[in-house]
Amino acid sequence: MIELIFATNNLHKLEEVQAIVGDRVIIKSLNDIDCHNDIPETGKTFRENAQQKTDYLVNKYNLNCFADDSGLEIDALNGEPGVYSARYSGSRDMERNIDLVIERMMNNENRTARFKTVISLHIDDNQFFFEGIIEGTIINHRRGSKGFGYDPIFIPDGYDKSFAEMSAEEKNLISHRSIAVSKMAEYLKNI
Ligand code: ITT
Repeated sequence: MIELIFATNNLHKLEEVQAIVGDRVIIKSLNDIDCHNDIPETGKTFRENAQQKTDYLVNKYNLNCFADDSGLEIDALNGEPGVYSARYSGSRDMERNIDLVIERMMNNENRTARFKTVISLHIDDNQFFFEGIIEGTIINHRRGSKGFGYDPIFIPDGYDKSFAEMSAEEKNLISHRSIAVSKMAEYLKNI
């Protein structure tokens, strides 16, 4: 058995990850260790942010842990919203964030984009990173009502549905997060 703290209070994410890594890994949340602080995420890359979160937990609690950071990178917007995905419009209101993307993409023919996740894993004083990427295109109006975040305006390559038109199971089979988590699960299987 391996016990890992996941630097999130998002129980939905925790369940998603637990399902992928299986029973041999017990995942606990920040709540489980009574950590209620807002862990800083001030890095310029997903990797820096993910590591910042695990460094925080290692320094404060000295526990084996992992953290993820994700976002949407749009080529025509020079990689924006990127690490600012959660607050692109200056607020956490996803309606406003999506409106801003649609507005900035209005006259752009280049629609290519990707969702990216980087996981930082700190285990027994070793540091690892796992990355998951899914390529796709940005559409200029919302489609679908499932999922979260920028799902309604992202169509993964090879599909004609937006992420928000897919069931959770369908999205989780191909998503950036599940790719990164599966890589971490593969590593954990062998230790
Ligand atoms: P934490 O508390 O765990 O950090 P978060 O909401 O900041 O939660 P992420 O760092 O994973 O979550 O993602 C940052 C933003 O990127 C998120 O708020 C969404 O707007 C967007 N995003 C990430 N993954 C997404 C996905 O699968 N579908 C749509 N949008 C996503």
